[in-house]
Amino acid sequence: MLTLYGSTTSPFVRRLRIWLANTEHEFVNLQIFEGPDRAKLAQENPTLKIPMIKQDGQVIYDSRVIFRFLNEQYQREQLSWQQENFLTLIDSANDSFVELLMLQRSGMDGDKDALFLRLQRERVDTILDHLNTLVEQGEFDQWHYPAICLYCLIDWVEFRQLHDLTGLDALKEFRTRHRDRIEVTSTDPRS
Ligand SMILES: N[C@@H](CCC(=O)N[C@@H](CS)C(=O)NCC(=O)O)C(=O)O
Repeated sequence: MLTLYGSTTSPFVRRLRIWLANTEHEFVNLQIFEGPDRAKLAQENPTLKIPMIKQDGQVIYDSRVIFRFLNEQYQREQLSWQQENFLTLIDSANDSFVELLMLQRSGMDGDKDALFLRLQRERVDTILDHLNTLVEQGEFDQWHYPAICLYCLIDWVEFRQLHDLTGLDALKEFRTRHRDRIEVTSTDPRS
């Protein structure tokens, strides 16, 4: 039995929920920031981050490693080195957005010129521009794992109102193209 631990809002978790839409698994929604769920997570996964999976007593964490682990079992798709780079771009932007959101929630996002904030903003601007070009070039035309990850990033950025996507028309069109997929609507963080 495969169990995926996560939350309904995390873009890192959602990518796996979408990829596993037609694969039998159990989804466990955790409240990771406090209480018994956090203590439970700490016992199994000292990174204290989600997603995490458990299969036959084996625990795997980090979405990238989880994807490798599951893809090795199901032999579903082979990523090129270029697509590995696409995943790194998506993950890096996602990480920076998570940091920015945490800073905002901690009331520490006041000084717009602070080095930490400037570096994260520069990173997300640069990566989103680049991803927009890659979408224009057709690199995300298929609904493969990197495309699922891109969708989850863009949709989460919109959901959390973390970035103005004005001018990033290919990214906006990419999101519109996939928003009615059943596995997308059934994992919508808004519902
Ligand atoms: N590299 C990790 C990143 C996962 C991650 O950052 N997850 C967020 C939720 S979106 C989290 O658990 N954050 C908890 C924290 O930072 O304390 C992965 O790909 O799984």
